Amino acid sequence: MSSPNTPPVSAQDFAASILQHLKTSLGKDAPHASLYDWRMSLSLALRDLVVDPWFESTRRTYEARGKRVYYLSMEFLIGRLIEDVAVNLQMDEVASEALESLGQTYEKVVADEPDAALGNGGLGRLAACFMDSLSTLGIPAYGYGIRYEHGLFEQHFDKGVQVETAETWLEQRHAWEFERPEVNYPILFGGHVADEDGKAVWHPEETVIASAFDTPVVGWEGRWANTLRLWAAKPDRNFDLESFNRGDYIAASAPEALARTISRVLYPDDTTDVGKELRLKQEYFFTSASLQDLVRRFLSEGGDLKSLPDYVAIQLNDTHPAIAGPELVRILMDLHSFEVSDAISTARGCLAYTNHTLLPEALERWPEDLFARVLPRHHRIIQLIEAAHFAEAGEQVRIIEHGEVKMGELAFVMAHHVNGVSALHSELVKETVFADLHQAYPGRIVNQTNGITPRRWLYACNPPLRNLINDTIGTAWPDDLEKLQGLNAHLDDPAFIDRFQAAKDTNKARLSDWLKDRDGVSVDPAAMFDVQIKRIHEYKRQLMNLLETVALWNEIRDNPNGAWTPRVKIFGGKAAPGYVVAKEIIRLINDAGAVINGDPATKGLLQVVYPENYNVSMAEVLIPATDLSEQISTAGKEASGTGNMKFALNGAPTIGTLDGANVEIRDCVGAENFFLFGLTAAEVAARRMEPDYARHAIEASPRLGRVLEQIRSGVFSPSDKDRYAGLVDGLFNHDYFLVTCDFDSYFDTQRVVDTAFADARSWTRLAALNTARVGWFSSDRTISGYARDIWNVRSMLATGSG
Ligand code: 26Q
Repeated sequence: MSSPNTPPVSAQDFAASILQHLKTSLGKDAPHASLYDWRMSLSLALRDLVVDPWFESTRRTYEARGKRVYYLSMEFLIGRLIEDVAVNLQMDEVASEALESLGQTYEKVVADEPDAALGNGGLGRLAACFMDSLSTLGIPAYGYGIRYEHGLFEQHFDKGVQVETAETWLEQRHAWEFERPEVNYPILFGGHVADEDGKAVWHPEETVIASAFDTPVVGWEGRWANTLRLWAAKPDRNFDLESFNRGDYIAASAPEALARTISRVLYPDDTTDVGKELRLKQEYFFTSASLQDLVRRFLSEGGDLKSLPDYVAIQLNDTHPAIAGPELVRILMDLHSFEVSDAISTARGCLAYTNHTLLPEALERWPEDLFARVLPRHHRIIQLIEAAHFAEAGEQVRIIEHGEVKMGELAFVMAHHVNGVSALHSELVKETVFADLHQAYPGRIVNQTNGITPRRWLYACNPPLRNLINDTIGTAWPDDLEKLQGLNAHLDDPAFIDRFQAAKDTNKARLSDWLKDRDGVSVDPAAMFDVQIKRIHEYKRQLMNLLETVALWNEIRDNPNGAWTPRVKIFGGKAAPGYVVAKEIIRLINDAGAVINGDPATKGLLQVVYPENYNVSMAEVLIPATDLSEQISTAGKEASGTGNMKFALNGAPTIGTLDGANVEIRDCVGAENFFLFGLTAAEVAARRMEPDYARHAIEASPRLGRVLEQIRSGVFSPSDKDRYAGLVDGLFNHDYFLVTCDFDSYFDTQRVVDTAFADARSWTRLAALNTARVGWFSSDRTISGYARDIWNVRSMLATGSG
């Protein structure tokens, strides 16, 4: 493996490797090569460099026979990989040079790669950051998930309305994966359970084959590489053949149809869509395949299943793989003759569960009859698990209740640790959703505050700032992010602040060019870039941001000669296709934006921009260019947030509530350096008890009342004046997320931001201070915490860093 900061190959040799792939893998010569051909050749040439560290890591893992981590997640929101791999291998400059020597532009080739969008948002992106950190830290680990044929839908705006189209990343060859046609497991569904000689025997009805595709995940400086194994569904040919031989040609094609749907498409909801059979099948499909795979590996190395918990740490990314509890019990009991209590305690010794939400509607529950039909054996095993839980902890909390199987309770009971994702969230988990289980199993709930990988979210996406940091404190920070604290000593150095401002200006110019090229939108790079990018959700309160935008528009029009701070309000994000209110909010942002952007009275002072199809690679352009980070969820609702960390790391101060990880970000940067507003989680709970709280808040705020009246009366929808009447009435009558109650405090705090931004030098100091003080939010720190407190695993690297 290469020594630190030394590329493993010269630009000349790398160019030769690219040309070789162009010829032998793409079947092209340089004069006839398309952008796609160059991108593929570059990717394959980079992939070649990953293989040795990958083999070496695998060899050492097998040799050490130590404990391994298995991260089970329905979602891995990876984004593009070329730059990620190049940066981790210190090959970014070499790759760029090599391509230039071949007459190609590196940036153009990189931008041709489609995002691997195998996730909805925070939870999926967290899994991708964790894979990066597991490799950087040299922890032997496998990520397990689904190889969706279609990732998250593409979002288009048709007259401001979100329209979804299918995402098709696999229509092109995927350069990074290795198909493993020999790694196949049968996944069984349906049928019935019979009692045979006092033993429960499952006679399933359907079989689908899970087939593996491996992607190497290389860590910083190529020191270690783990595997992301994604499962694709294939029909069971044996099964086919049986009915085919019976002469039933049509029946023979039925399993094919099921198999083809299971790994076809990612569910685009980030809150539970109750009772979709296909979703349950997806969950069981990848969980069962993953457990079969890890058990087979363990046994092939001569392990005794009684000691499985000493060798295997399985992390459940939310309840989506919670069927892992009963499935592991089934494998131990039905296939390896364990007694039920031994099976349960062994499974529990392996399993840990991460909770990502307190929203009641987002906690997975399955109708019991559906569950029993799809997974009859697991239905029975859950009853055994529930009985064992009652014996241990008393009968207060049921797993099956009111005709539903509650996956949160199942995951909790089957896990040795349950973790929340920020300090506040973990406390609320103890006090609310799992209060009774917390009483029954004290000490089981722990906290691991989320983090982000600084390789992608600073080093790769923000070259100007990366270079400034390297020049100022050296190059040891990407895998030891607390080193950024060294920047504190430079906050009062005018030369440093000038360079920090220059880096931000470069990034803002880059975003401006990107908006112009992609959407034909012109923005003023001197204005404040005020950015809210995340899934569209009522609790995230994009609507409050829009109301504040309209209020500011009014204010500027009323007082055109005021000393206004020019702002560009940038929104980005998708709504779940069936989430009607979220889609209305999107339309309102676009409608109001059109009116405001067309108003000569506020031109140059206020602009609304909403680029369609927000994704990981758009975030990589937006975040480094941001002046102000919007983290304005109703307190108690955002479990953690991770975008908030990315902005702070890239030098954008936060306007936000005391919610999720905002609380800890504010602790790190200092209260005086955070634009705090709004009710606390406790105040939110109390306010909801007050009758007519929204109506009272609106009556007390003429500014808000005026905005709501404008929206209701059709100022932004002149051709359809009642378009937003329902949305506005909703705020009066059931403003569950307290948009109305926090509005004034938010508006006033935005004016404090205006004043602060107007003093450019002190604002830039504040931005730099954010970068200097948020190194704690590296996902390396998070993963070290899981390794120590939950998994009991160690790094394989001599110089374990982070
Ligand atoms: C479940 C069942 C059926 C269909 C969909 C789902 C589903 C899918 C995705 C439910 C939830 C999700 C995703 C949730 C999510 O992204 N949560 C976010 O997780 C982040 C990482 O911990 C946190 O930072 C965010 O606060 C949290 O909202």
